[in-house]
Amino acid sequence: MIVTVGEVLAVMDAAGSGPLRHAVSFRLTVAGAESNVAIGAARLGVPVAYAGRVGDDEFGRLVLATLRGEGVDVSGVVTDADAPTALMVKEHRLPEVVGVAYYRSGSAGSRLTAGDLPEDLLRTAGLLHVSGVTPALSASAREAVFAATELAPRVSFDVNYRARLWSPDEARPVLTDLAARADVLFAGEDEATLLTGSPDPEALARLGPSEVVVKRGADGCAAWCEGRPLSSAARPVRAVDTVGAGDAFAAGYLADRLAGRDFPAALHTAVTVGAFAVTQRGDWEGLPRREELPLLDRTPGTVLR
Ligand code: KDG
Repeated sequence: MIVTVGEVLAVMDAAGSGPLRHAVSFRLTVAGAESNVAIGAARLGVPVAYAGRVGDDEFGRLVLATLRGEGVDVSGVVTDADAPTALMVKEHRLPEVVGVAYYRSGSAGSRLTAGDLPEDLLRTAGLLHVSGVTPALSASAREAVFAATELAPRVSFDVNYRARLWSPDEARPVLTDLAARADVLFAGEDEATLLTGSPDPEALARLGPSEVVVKRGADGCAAWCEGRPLSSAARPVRAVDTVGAGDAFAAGYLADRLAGRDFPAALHTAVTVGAFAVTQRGDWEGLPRREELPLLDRTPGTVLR
């Protein structure tokens, strides 16, 4: 089982494109780096649990209903009666250029504490997955992430640096410490450079993780797994919304590794699931079930009857 810990936000995704202030309708959904990974891995057939805090409000109920509907165990979620579920608003400024605004300061998710963690679930999990978003939310959320890494036998960490939440100088020591605790590490090229001064996965591996994957967007990925360099090309698709693609990538990689597949197979699944994510609006809605992975090999215009 994979256990993810972090904050899930309600999302208001503006329909159409143009400045947000002129939007006339919104799609209501949920997102969050860790819940995106949870849903992605669950769709690929891996048992997954999510732990965190939501508000006792309609957005919180939407988060729980969505995760339950995707088969994610939410027994470790705490409902906070004194703080709202966080909100993210998505603007499609141009049809294929997306901006996000956070309304999450003081949110229920940011009030996560180490005491909220489902200890038994974490101790028995095959893998804990956390991201660099959560430690940026508050001191107690940061403490919770570090405590979770102490409890779980194996740790996957996605650097996920968010410039809106903290400065590079604040983030670097915390993210480097978490990277050093990880067995599996994901980073974008900028994030790798933030931590080590280089986009090279081998430099990140020197921090300690045995599996390091540097996500390179349309250029695929470069990895350093158990002392071996590996890479995978991206799947060519038309990208309409890249938010969540890194989480989809991580879900694909982790699901394959947990199922016992080797590194090249896991990297191929990762770039494939990442490609599914960018072809549609929404962080996770377009993610594939395992039997849908070959759809990307079909020629455009294919009709499935
Ligand atoms: O990776 C996608 C996430 O960034 C998005 O869903 C929201 O978790 C989020 C965040 O805090 O940026």
